[in-house]
Amino acid sequence: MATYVVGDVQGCFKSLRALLNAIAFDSQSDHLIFAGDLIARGEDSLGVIDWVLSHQSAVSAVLGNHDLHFLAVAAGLRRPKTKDRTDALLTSSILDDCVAWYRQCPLAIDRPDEHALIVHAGVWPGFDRLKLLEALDLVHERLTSADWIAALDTMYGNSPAHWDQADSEDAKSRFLINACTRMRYVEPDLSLDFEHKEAPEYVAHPLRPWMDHPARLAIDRQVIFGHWATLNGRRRTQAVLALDTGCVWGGQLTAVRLDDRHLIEVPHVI
Ligand SMILES: [Mn+2]
Repeated sequence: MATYVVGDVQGCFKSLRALLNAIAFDSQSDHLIFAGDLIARGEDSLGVIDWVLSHQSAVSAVLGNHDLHFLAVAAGLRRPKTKDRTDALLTSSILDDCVAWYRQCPLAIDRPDEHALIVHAGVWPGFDRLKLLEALDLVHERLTSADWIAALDTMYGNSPAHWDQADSEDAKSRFLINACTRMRYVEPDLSLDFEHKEAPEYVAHPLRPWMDHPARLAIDRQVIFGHWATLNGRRRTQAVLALDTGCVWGGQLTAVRLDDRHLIEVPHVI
């Protein structure tokens, strides 16, 4: 009986299956938490979601930027991005179930017993855990409401870059989604940067990776996150654990067993 957090699967269903084999996953007793971006660029997003929907009682997930964009596409608000390979899922008979499942996924999962907070991109350094979780109620309410499509339509855009500038529910929701699913670097004043995706050695000060900002509020959990493939796992401390090792780019798919923080990696399976 174990709980695992899995990095960005991105539709790499063969790699997910290899990982499930490697951990001898038992859906009767184990639990899998996806750190977001389950689908989009890999070869079989439909396979991933079909597996997830068949194992719902043993699976949970936080939303990533690709998951949210997929919801917007499924709702008719947006078109798939050029590199997305989600057509088979969009035309499948499980689309409605997929949308219903995604809409109930949160942006963060708190696991006090295992001292873990799971979020796709990270925790904005101006938030402590309680402030983040309290603020995220707004996004969860909107995504699970009857007006979810209208709410989703307001999520696109880079402003406000700072929580203090979020002066409406739409603005708060947009900031929270951007911080939790797209953030990598922050400015000295904690404003979100949306320009840089590179590894930290290629990005000049004063920008800093969100977890390295000196004013970052203490989080009384280890923050376990994905999203940042160019970081490639190079932030693994008591405070943070980076899980995205670029499976979809030919890297590895990485999971951590929460019970003892044992890491499991499988290579990208073609
Ligand atoms: Mn992402």
